[in-house]
Amino acid sequence: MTTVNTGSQRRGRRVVSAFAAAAGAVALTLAGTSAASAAQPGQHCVYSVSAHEYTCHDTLAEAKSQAGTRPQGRDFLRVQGEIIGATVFEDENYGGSSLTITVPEPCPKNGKVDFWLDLSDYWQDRISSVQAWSTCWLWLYPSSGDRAGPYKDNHSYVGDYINDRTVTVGLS
Ligand SMILES: [Ca+2]
Repeated sequence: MTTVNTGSQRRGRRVVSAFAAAAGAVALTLAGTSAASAAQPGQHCVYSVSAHEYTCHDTLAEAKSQAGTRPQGRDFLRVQGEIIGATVFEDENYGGSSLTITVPEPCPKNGKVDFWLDLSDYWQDRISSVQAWSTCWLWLYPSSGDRAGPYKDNHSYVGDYINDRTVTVGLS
């Protein structure tokens, strides 16, 4: 496999609205959303890798506070008893729809990818920024079988190589 340097490639950066530039912890209230189905445009969903279930909300703040836990600090944020491993975003600078991935335990640092998520049709070829939480590092896989990463922190842009190409997310 090829490991791609995800450093600070900013070429081709699109203009991002001031609204979308609001940090991930800020509630983004988007009009016209519905909780009726998973991963509709403008939705903020939580996916549990152990339960294989999506739960969706109108705002990222709601998604992260399902269990009454407000996003503060970086470590071991919990949603419905699980730990937040990562949040991925549709747009650069943590904008657009978000998908928060929860894991049953902090990612073991054992040199392996411990948790996998094959993205839904909606999320395929859409991820542009990511946040790694807890002890987890993110790996982004395009359909070609290469990968980009690890993303160990907040990355406001995933880089030209993998932008809008991810079909599978791994947490290690
Ligand atoms: Ca995108």
